[in-house]
This record gives sequence, structure tokens and C-alpha cells, in this order.
Amino acid sequence: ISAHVLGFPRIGEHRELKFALERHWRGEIDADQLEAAGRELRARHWQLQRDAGLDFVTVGDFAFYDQVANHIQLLGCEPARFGFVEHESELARYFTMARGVAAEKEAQAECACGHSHGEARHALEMTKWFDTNYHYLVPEFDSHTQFKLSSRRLFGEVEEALKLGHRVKPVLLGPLSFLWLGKEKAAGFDRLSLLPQLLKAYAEILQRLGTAGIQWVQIDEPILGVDLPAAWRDAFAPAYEALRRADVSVLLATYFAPLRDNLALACSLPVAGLHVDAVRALDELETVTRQLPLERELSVGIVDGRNIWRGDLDLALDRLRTTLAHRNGRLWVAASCSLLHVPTTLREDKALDAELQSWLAGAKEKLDEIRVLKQALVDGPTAVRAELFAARSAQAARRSSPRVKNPAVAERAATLAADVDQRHAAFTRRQAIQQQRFKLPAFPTTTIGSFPQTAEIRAARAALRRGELAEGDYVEAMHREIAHAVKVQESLDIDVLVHGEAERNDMVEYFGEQLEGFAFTANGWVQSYGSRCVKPPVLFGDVSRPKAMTVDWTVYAQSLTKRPMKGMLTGPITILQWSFVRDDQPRSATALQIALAIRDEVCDLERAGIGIIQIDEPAIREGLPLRRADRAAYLAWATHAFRVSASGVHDETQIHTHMCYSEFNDILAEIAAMDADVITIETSRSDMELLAGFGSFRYPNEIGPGVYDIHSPRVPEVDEMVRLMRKAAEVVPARNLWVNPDCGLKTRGWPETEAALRNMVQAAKQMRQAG
Ligand code: THG
Ligand code: ZN
Repeated sequence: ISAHVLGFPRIGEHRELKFALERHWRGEIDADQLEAAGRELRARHWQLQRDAGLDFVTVGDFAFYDQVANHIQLLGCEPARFGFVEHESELARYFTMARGVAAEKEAQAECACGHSHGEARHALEMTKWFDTNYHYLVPEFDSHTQFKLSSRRLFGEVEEALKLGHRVKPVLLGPLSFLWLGKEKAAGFDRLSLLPQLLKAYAEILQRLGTAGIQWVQIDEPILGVDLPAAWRDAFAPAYEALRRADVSVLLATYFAPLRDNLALACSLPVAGLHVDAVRALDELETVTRQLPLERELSVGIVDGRNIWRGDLDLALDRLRTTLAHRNGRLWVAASCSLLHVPTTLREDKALDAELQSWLAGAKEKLDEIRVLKQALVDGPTAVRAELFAARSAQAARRSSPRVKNPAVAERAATLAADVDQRHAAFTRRQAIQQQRFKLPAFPTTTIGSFPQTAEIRAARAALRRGELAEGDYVEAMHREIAHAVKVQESLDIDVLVHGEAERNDMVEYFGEQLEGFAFTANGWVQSYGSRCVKPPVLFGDVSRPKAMTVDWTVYAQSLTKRPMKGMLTGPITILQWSFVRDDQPRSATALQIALAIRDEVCDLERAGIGIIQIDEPAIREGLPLRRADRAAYLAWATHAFRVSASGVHDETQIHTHMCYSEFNDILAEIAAMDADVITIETSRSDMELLAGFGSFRYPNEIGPGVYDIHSPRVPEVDEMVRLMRKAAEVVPARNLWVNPDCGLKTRGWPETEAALRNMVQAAKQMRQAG
């Protein structure tokens, strides 16, 4: 019996990696100093795995920006468009790929959507790693792509760990997943055609690892959890046949989803071991246990790598014992996936009370759970009686805690009227009523919600937190910011204003902090991309709203202007998606509870005289299950939750929503079913191509396709935006079109924001004149 993890968080318990990276980018530390910081973190994380009694330390999960970017350099397939020259160091090239060239000048200009956009050598595209909130850098492939073992980094790290006396298990992203996750840079090119060449490079890597004395190599093929075209599925067996010749043992790792129609394939591949996600696919464990040939190792990912709850070790042990009995007494105990997706530790977090802490497990605590499970299997449960007892007590306390249950919330959710998710009148009728009320011009202009979060704003918030700024003074400072935003928007002649969200930190954190049922960590950071992290709220109990959350700010803003002021809220699915949520009830039930709390806020805003309310759902697409068969059910409850949040208002109240960072064309029917009066979406970077789908689908409601990319500090010309609007008007009826940027403006500075919006309003006016 062995114990291991597929990967460990690399950012550091105190985000050491983040700070080292940012110092390096600012030129405050050189490459050697950055490398030293990386080495220290790796050494520390390996030692934690060793101290926890794991049988291997995992090497190759470290990256200065992203593990896929490391892989691109390992395989020597940096896109030719970067035009790298000989003397550029590997690390410099790496950061150029990750951040682009213009991005260096832009300094901290990345947007909340997670993209950084240069003009010249723009960065590799970034996209979500499966259904996580982690973003990877997308490899680019074309017919000229060549693979050639290039970077020594992985081998260096392996040597490092061996020198420290560890038993080392390197991890590599698998060849098929690597190709799958990349994009084709030329039409008609099939990246799968690169496989034979790629396998030669992998064979060489495995050979070299074998020479270094490595016995086991973990190869990740998470795409075995998605719906694969036949050609991709058929490529697996020959690919792994080709890799078999190397004299290392391959542990093929799958995670994030059930294997389903790929299960037999995964069990039949010619590898020495298979890892399965026994959290996301517990019901497949028995089948895998029987189908995987007995001479192969089975690694059971029984500790949840995606959530922060302390596990039910009794249940886990029960499953492992059953598995063990069928596997001739051999198996590996593991976390379901890499621990990259949870904070390094949640012990002694200053913001969590002792009781909550005892319910939670970060990566370090999960190492310990794996150790306890292995020891219970090897030495019997009495050997770890105290640990099992503590886990059991924590489980029991959480299950029965009055903090988790709020009978009023359950009661309300159980007795909802059948039409709770329906507006009164149909959209066309509402549109007429709202037109009557607001009398907006054609092509009305608005922004997405946030205005620049200046250094002064952040300083005021930090001072408030430290107790150095009195509450009243803070409110006054924020009022000044709001007044400034209103004045600027009026002078620009924008039609529907926003208050600018100066008082908010992260949109999810902001609402979570004010809702019952959520807890906050002081240090529960999870890497989002590069040096950027998020601190997801912990949703541990029934959700309710003790009091209005945004009404005072919004009403203050409305008092400063006669123009409509949009109320700004985050939607239930986005709050769900960007939090660690409870595992003791379905996500759909949790989403509904959040929806009801948001619904109350929407109604309070309406009662306070706010006529236009936006409920953002940027994350609705990313919650989509990896398997197509599971999507309809998700979309049904997700859109239901949104409609519940939006449908408490009268017909004359206009509901907006905003979505970004995804392609929406495959869920247009569901977006339409959300029935927002207006949707603003990110389309400018695709030159309105994205909008074509909305046109051919005949999206019924009003729509504001973003007319400029807020991720870049460049000020867009009037003509460019007019051209985009004309293009939009070809596919969407002009009377349904709004004019707005493609996302919030909080990462921008005021000068470029004003200049860009001035041109945007000009563009809208030209459209009106052209009629
Ligand atoms: N909020 C949350 N999750 C998200 C986003 C968000 N996931 C997707 C996307 N947006 C990720 N993008 C970012 C962009 C910037 C930052 C984090 C994620 C960022 N973080 C600060 C940092 O790392 O320095 C920390 C911010 C803080 O102090 O709270 O800049 O918008 N939940
Ligand atoms: Zn956005």
C-alpha cells in the first residue's frame, strides 16, 4: 500500500511565490533570486509530503506561472510568432509567453477576467483548467509545430528532490491531454496529427527519467473524463503502447469526472497503474476495481482535492477496504486530483473560529488524511484511533451544528410558488413598458459596473480593516468616489449610470461577507493564474440575508443624478461557482438559497426606487459539467436559480445580466431562458464573431455586445466601435442593441477610461444619426 498526491499547491502558505514573481517582474530581484525562491518552496512542499509519511514526493507540479506553460518549454514548442532569439533566457521567454510583451509595460493591468492582452507579441491565451477556477496557458499548434526536448527544468527539479533524499515521482501532463488542451492556429489543421512526433519526445523524457533512477512517472490524462471524439479515444492505446518501451512505470492519472464510456479504455491501457477520482466518480470505483488487471496498481483518489471539508474517513476507509480485498491487498491511497485547487492550509487561519477550522482541511491537512487512511489499512484502525476519532467527531459536529441549519431557509425553499422564477409579463410587453418608463435613446450607452479601483480606494479599505479609519470616514471617502464616478458619467453623457463599486473588493467576497452561511478565511488563497490568487468564501450553512447589502450605496448614487442608476449584484451561480460550497446537499439546493437572498436584495433595490438592476453571471458557463450528458440538468437548475433571483420585480423594472470569459454559443437557448431584459457580453475581442450565434439563434431580448476590450489600456477609436456596432446590427435587430465596454473597468486607470468612454458615446451617437 502506497500513499501519494497528484500535486501540491505551489503558491506557498504565505503566497511567497506570488510576491517573489511580482518582485522579479518589477525588476527588484533577478532570475537567480527568483529561482532560489522557487527552490525553497519546492523543498518545503516536498518535505511536507515526506513528513506526512507519503511514499513519494511529487515533482513537476511546480511552475513559475503555469504547469502547461512549463510543458510547452519542456517539449520545445514555443509558438514561432514570439520570434524568440537565441540569447533570450528560458525564463524570460517563459514570462513573455505568459504575459506578452505589451503586458510588461502594462505592469499590473490584467483584468478581473483573467486575461492579459498585449498588442504586439500578445500573451498565450488563458482559459479555465477543466471545471476549476484555475487558468492555464493554451498551447498553440500548427503544421510547423515541432517537439524537441528543450528545457532541463523538470530534470533539474528531479535531481533536486533526489539530492534531498526523497523518493521521487515526477508528473507530466499526458500527450493526448496536452494536444487536446491546445488550439489549432490554422483552419483545417488537426492537432492530433502531431501525436506521433510528440510521442517521440515523451519517450525521450521517460527514458531520461529512468536513467535518473526514477521508477514511477505519473502521466495525467484528465481528458479521459470528457466526451472524446472517436479518433482521440482510439489514439490512446497505440500512444501508451509506444511509451511502454521506456523502463519506467507509468501511473496514468484521471480526475475531475467519471470515466463512463472511457472506463474500459482506461482500464485496458498498457500502463503500470491507474489513478481514478473516487470523489467525483465514487460509483465507478467498484467497476474499475474489477476491470483493472490485478498486476496493475490502482490509485484511489478518495480525499477530495477540490473542496476544503475534512473528509469522512470512516466512509473512505470502508471503500478502501472493499477495494483492497479485490486487489490482492494492493492499492495506492491519494487525493482525488492535484491539491492545487485548495489552500495550502486552513489550520490557524485567523479569520476562522475554532469550530469552523475543525471542519476544514487544506492541502497540508489532506496529506495527513491520506497518511491516516494508509496507516489504518496497513496497521489496522487502532493504530490511528485518535485521528479517526477526531475526524468522526468533526463530521458529527458539522452535521448536527445549529450553525449549518436555518429552518426558515429550508421552509422557504420548500414552499416556493410555482411561478417564483417567472416575470409577470413576457419580454416584448416588458420592453414596451420599460421603454415608456426610461425613454432611452436608440443604442443606449452603459458600462458593466466597476470603475477604476484606485490606490486611494484600496488604501482606504485596508485602513478600515486595520482599524485606522473610522467607519464614518470610510463611508465618506467612498461617497466621494461614487460622486466622482457619477459626475464623470454625466459629463460623458452616458445613459444608464453605475455607482462604480468603489466599496467592493472581490465581487464574490463582497456578497459572501454580508450573507449568513458564509465564512471567510484570512489566508485561504488559491492560485487563479500566474501570480494572481483568489480567496474563495466557505459556504458552510443555509444562506440568508440579514439585511440589505447594496441599497444604501446605490440610493446614494441615485440621489446624485436624474439618469437611471443601475443596481449591481452578483448572481447566484457565480457566487456558488467561486466559493467552496457545502458537500452535504446538492449544489442546486445551495444555488437556490443564494438566489433567494439575491432576490430579496433585488426587491429591496426596486422598493428604494432603483429601476434598473444588473445581476452578473460571468461564471455560468464554467459551471457546465465536463460530460455533455450532465449539462441539461445543470443548466436547468442554474437558469432557474437566476430567474428566481430576478423575478421578484414588477414589469417596469429592467433586469440586466453580464457574462464574460466564455463562448456562449452552445448555451444560447439557456441564456435566453434566463429572460434578462438586457444582457451585456464580451464580444469585442472576437470582432463580434461571437455575436453571430445570438443572431442566428434569434436571441429575443436586448443585448449589449462589448464594443471595446477593457483588458488593454489602448483607447479605441470612434470608427472602430461604429464598425463593430454596424456588424452587430447585421445580426441583431438594432432596436435591441446597447453600447457598452466588454467588462468592468476596475483594473483600468481613469484617464484611459474617460477617453475610451467618450469615444464610445460618440460612436453610439453616430449610430443614432445614421438611424
Ligand atoms: N473573483 C473570483 N474568482 C474569479 C474572478 C474574480 N475567477 C475568475 C477570474 N475572476 C480570475 N481572475 C482574477 C483576476 C485578478 C485576481 C484574481 C483573479 C487578483 N487577485 C489579487 C492578487 O492575487 O493579488 C488578490 C485580490 C484580493 O486582495 O482579494 O488580482 O474576479 N472570486
Ligand atoms: Zn466581465
